[in-house]
Amino acid sequence: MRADDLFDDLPRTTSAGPEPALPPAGRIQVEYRDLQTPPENALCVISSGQAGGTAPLTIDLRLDRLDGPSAEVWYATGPTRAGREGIVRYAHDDELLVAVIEEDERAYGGIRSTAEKLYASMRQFQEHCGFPQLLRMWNYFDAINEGDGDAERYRQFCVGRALGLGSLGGKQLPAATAIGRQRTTHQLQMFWVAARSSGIAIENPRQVSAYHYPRAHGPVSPSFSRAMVAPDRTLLVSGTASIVGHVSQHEGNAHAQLAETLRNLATVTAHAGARHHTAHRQDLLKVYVRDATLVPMIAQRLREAYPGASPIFLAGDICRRELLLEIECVQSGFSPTLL
Ligand code: 3EB
Repeated sequence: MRADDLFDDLPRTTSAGPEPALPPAGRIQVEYRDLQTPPENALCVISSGQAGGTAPLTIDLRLDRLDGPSAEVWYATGPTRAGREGIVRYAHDDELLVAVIEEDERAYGGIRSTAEKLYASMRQFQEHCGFPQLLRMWNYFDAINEGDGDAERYRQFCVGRALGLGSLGGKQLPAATAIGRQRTTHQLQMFWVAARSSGIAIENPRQVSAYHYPRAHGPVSPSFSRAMVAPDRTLLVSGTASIVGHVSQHEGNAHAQLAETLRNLATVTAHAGARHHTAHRQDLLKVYVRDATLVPMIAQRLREAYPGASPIFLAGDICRRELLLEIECVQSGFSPTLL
């Protein structure tokens, strides 16, 4: 018997056929999935009001899930450790750390000072935790659009974030999401993914970098990058909305805002050099909508633009009042010659 015969039931790849099925490049493994069976080898489970099983770290977003899988699972590739240090809960394996801080704003006197305190705590933790490179951050808090002009809570959050980041604000900023809860929790929740070695921050040529937004959008520009190429080349794309330059587009028109958002996502991906994918291409999409009635229209359009993806839909307020939706994603499976 020839060795080849042992593999007769495997699909054959010819020069005219599909690309060879390379193993997924790198070690960031994320999945959007349901939790009927508890995930094995999880590092962290992120969901809204679902039991995370025995994961070393579980994070409850406290957003309403509207459609799609109920959880986001970051998998470990080896032994994990979990712990708590002051207000930071964390879990890590050999290469990746996930950590969360969630605190009641009323204990710190409002969103601005809470953001400053929590980001300062994050910075201090990051200085000695062994995973110094911030790749991705998420921020959730109540009533993000409450208050007028510079008093708007999102703008005040941005001020506190920049103060708390301190010297980290002058370094490569992580990709990020900032979303408003549509229920009252009083909690500022922030969590992050960090690595031992650095990623590469990516901007969007269609958009002014958020950290260069002009004064009209608030006293302090938002501290985030449009995307981060992780050390293993996984592309972590920030919350992306219908903004061109620094100006919101298509006020009141969800369909056009979605089209603009998809152009922004495609542009960031292309700008990262991620044009070609292997057979292991994976697009994880998470959609935040102000209004649940938008979900079927968006789901339909995403089935065309990202066949095979099964997006998570969550109810949330976007950081500018006129924006109706925002999409973040994790993209992997890029050809090794690119990125
Ligand atoms: C934008 O492009 C939309 O403040 O961390 C998206 C992602 C947005 C992250 C943040 C804000 C943030 O400006 C808003």
